[in-house]
Parts: sequence; C-alpha cells; structure tokens
Amino acid sequence: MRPSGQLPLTGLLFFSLIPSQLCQICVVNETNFWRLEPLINTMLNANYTKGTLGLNVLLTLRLVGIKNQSLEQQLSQQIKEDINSGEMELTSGELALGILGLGACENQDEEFIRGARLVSKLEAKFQAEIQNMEAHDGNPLTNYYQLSLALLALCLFNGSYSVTSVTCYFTPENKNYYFGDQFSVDTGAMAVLALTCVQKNTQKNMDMNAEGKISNYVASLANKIQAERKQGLFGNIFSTGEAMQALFVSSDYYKNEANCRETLRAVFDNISRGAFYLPITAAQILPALMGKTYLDVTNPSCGLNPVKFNTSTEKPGTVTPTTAPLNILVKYSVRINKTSHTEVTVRKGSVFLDVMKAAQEKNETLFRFTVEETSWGPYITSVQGIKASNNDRTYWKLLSNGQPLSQGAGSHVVQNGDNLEVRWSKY
Ligand code: CBY
Repeated sequence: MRPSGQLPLTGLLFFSLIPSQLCQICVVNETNFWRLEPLINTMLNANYTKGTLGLNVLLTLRLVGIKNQSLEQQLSQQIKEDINSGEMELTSGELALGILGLGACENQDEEFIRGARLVSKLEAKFQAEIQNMEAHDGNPLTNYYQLSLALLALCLFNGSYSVTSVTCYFTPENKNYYFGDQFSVDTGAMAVLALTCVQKNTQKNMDMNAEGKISNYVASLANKIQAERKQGLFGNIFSTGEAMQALFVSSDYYKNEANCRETLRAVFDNISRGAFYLPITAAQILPALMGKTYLDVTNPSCGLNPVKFNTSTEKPGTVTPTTAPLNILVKYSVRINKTSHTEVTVRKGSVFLDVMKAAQEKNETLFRFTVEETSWGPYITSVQGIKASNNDRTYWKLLSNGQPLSQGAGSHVVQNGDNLEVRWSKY
C-alpha cells in the first residue's frame, strides 16, 4: 500500500462525510416543527392501496428520518410487490422513485434492488425514453420530470448513462422544460438535481468539456427557476419544495436569510390552509423544509438524526356541515375547435370532477369523458372520445374563469357562478 495514496483518500472521505446542509441555511427550526405536523399526519394516515401511491412517501420518511417502522415496512413491501408482480408496467419516473425510496439511507432493501436488477431495468427505461424522443419529434414516452428522476437515480445508484446523451438532451432550451410558453418549475428543479449529481460524477472522470456544459445548464435552469418567483414561492406552492432543493444545491439564493423567511412564511401559510392534504404533496415539500435534498439519499449521514414530531393517528375527520347543503350553479364548457356549453347545478363544496360528471349525465355525447387514477388524483385522459397523447404533446387543460387550474379535477373546489372549461390543448 502506498502511504502517499492514503492522504487524498482520507481527505475525500472527510469531505464526503460533511453533511450537505452546511451549505444551506433554509431549514425549519425545532420551535416551528409543530407547523409541519399536518404534513406528517397526512402521510402517516393516508390509505395506500397501491405501491405507487407510497413511492414519494417512503423516500421522504427515510430521507427526513421520520421513524415509523410499520408504515415504512408496509410501503416498502407494497412497492416491492408492485415491481415483482409486473402486473402494471412502471414508468421510468416511478421505477426511479422506487429505487430512491428503497435505497435511501442504507437499509436492507438494497438487497432487493440488486436481486431484482432494478438499476439495469431503469437503464433500459431511460434508453426507451431517448429512443421515443428520436422517433417522435423529441417527445419522450413520459416527460422530462420523469427523465430527470431516472437520471438522478441512475447517477446515485451507479447505473450507466451516456454523458453525451445528457449534454445533448438536457440543454435548458429543450422544449420539454416548457408546457406551452410556461417554464415548468417542477421539471427544471428535478433536472437541476439530476445534473448536479452527474456533474459531481463527471468531475471524477475529468471530462472537462461535458463538465463545463453541464455546469452551465445547472446555472441557467436555476436562473429560470428564480425567474418564476412569486411571493416567496417558485412556480406555485406544489413546485416550491423541489425548487428549494434545486436552489440549495445550485445557488446562493437561500444564503440570504430574508429569502428563506419569505419562502417559509408562504409555505406555513399554505400548510395551515390545508393545501397539502394529498400525501404526495406533503411528501414532496417536506425534505426541503428539513434542509434535505434527494442528493442526500446516498449520503453517509442520511437518516442518522431522526426527527421527533408529535403525530396523531386519527384519520382526518370529515367536517359535518352545520347548515343544510346548498346547491350552486356553474357554467361548464368543452372546447375543441368549437365550444359546447352547458350549465349545471352541483352541491356547494363540489370539485371540478363533480361538474364534469353532472354535465356528462345531461349530455353523454358532448360531455362524456374518461379518467385515470394517479397519485395526484384523477387525470382526465379523454373527452368526447378524444384522447390525450404524450407523443403528440396533447392534453385536456382545465380552466376556471379563463385561468388554468393549479390543482387537478379531483381537488379544485368550484364556486357559485364559476365559468369552468376543459380545453383541448398542446403543451
Ligand atoms: N410525475 C409526473 O410525471 C408529473 C410531472 C409534472 C411536471 C408534475 C405536474 C410535477 C410533479 N411534481 O409531479 C406534470 N404535472 C406533468 C408532466 C404534466 C403533463 C403530463 C403528461 C406527460 N407528458 O406526462 C401535462 C399534460 C402537461 C400535465 N402535467 C397536465 C396537468 C393538468 C391535468 C389536467 C387533466 N387532464 O386532468 C393540470 C391540472 C393543469 C391544468 N390546469 O390543466 C396539472 N397538470 C397540474 C395542476 C399539475 C400539478 C398538480 C398540483 C395538485 N395539487 O394537484 C403539478 C404538481 C403536476 C402534477 N401537474 Co401536471 C404541477 C404544479 O402545479 N406544480 C412523476 C410520477 C412518477 O409521479
């Protein structure tokens, strides 16, 4: 053994053991933990019928160090069963989240990752995304959020990917970062995390050219995220957690304490208004609030300092209205080239989907539709038999009073007099 070789190695070990939080300062401190309890309770008390619903939750429980052995076991078991059964083909992003969650903070599930050859399966899925882009005008099978998750998991769990493909497909100008003219903060943030990991890896291989390009992409995407800042949030409340993670690893934004205070105030406000009632929304924001990023999943300090929260095991009670339920009247239309209008009466407190159902009952030909269940609730896949397609970048956009919704059809509560619309669109 050459003694001279030991010193750099020891140095490397020392640096890799420094928790990444040292460079970040935007963390909720212990006196404010109570504000996060609704997020924890949402995750702990949800009903996980399928493994995919728990993908983000398992990752967050482990990364943040929330000790709940029975839920952790249940989720990890369900995810493994879903993977083993092969009944439903997981998408690239789902498999990536599975690997991140199962492999987070060194635990026994690593054996399963190896045994089931999950990393090579993910390599194949990443390849398939790229092949689809080559065959379909640059459009992946899923989307760039999932492609980024896949690249992140491959990078963290020693999978192989081509750095040339990364420099080719992840340029910030790529259309897949945008939905219409709108920069997708969620997508950009996930790409920053993935590219930051790749950047660290390519540094080891000394490819200066690729390294330079990738660090430019990271800087440019971080700027685009910051350009979407609105009252402390980035994009909207649901993209803010991932945007925070991206800014932690790529910019000095949160070194300014005032910026941190502004974001946390806005997030606390949304927590208290019940914005995070879906488990996936709670799971996506919590790591950032605890100063963690998805890059910490393979950090030796991952999960070493478990946090103690006061949790309740009560199912969130349904509020019984004190007065008789009222009906409200809303306008609803389906726009393709021409627009079909109707008016429907629904119960006060109804969601967008209830309006669609009521319209369908009135006129099956004009207003029939299909949905697919996702972790975000129902996603509208077709209206009047016209189906959304990833290859064509088409979808059914939901709007209220001319503005696109920031929640799905199962979550957005409608108000009396609203003008609701589903519009055949390109993204
Ligand atoms: N996750 C994914 O694959 C989804 C990635 C994502 C960027 C996601 C947002 C962000 C996230 N954190 O998960 C995303 N949405 C995508 C990619 C898409 C496109 C889906 C098609 C594809 N190519 O894969 C598309 C079509 C552009 C899209 N989202 C549409 C919609 C609308 C759905 C309408 C319908 N037909 O049902 C809608 C309602 C916007 C609208 N006004 O029409 C929409 N999305 C919303 C609101 C959201 C947010 C959900 C927030 C909430 N609380 O419900 C979102 C978080 C998300 C899910 N979409 Co998209 C973005 C946000 O507002 N911050 C990986 C997988 C493994 O889980």
